[in-house]
Amino acid sequence: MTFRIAALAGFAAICAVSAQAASGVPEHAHGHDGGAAHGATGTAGGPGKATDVTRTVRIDFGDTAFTVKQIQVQAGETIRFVITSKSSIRHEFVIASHDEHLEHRKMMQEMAGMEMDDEPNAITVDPGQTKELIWKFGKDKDVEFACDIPGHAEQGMAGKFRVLK
Ligand SMILES: [Cu+2]
Repeated sequence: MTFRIAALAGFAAICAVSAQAASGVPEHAHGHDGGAAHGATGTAGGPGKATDVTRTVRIDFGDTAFTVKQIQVQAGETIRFVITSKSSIRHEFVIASHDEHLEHRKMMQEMAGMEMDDEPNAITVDPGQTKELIWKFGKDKDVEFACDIPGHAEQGMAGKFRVLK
């Protein structure tokens, strides 16, 4: 699965080019182009349609943890996640395989503090905000949710999906 991961990779490439060209970087260059990533289906599933939603799962988070650590889902199930922040700082909610999370965390570290656009598998949630993400699960059992802002998952902002066939 690519989504934000591919988008970030693309952004990193833009940054490298911009840094080489000594000219100023236009403001709009900071919005990454996720176009190529959209529509891709990965091991962790893919974006779900609102009409296919069979269940809503609400998750809150504080400063260092989500209110749940494990969520049981059926392979093929489409779930609407409603994420509410009770934290005083910005966090994100990202659905991806374990390896994709690790890759994403590395990229987030490299561009710490950067404004991120929401992607089908990743939303940024500001203090007090509630946001939704609809995800259709595939058969892959290795699917996790986490906040990939540097240090957060390590502090406990991560959990696993238990995918049942
Ligand atoms: Cu976080």
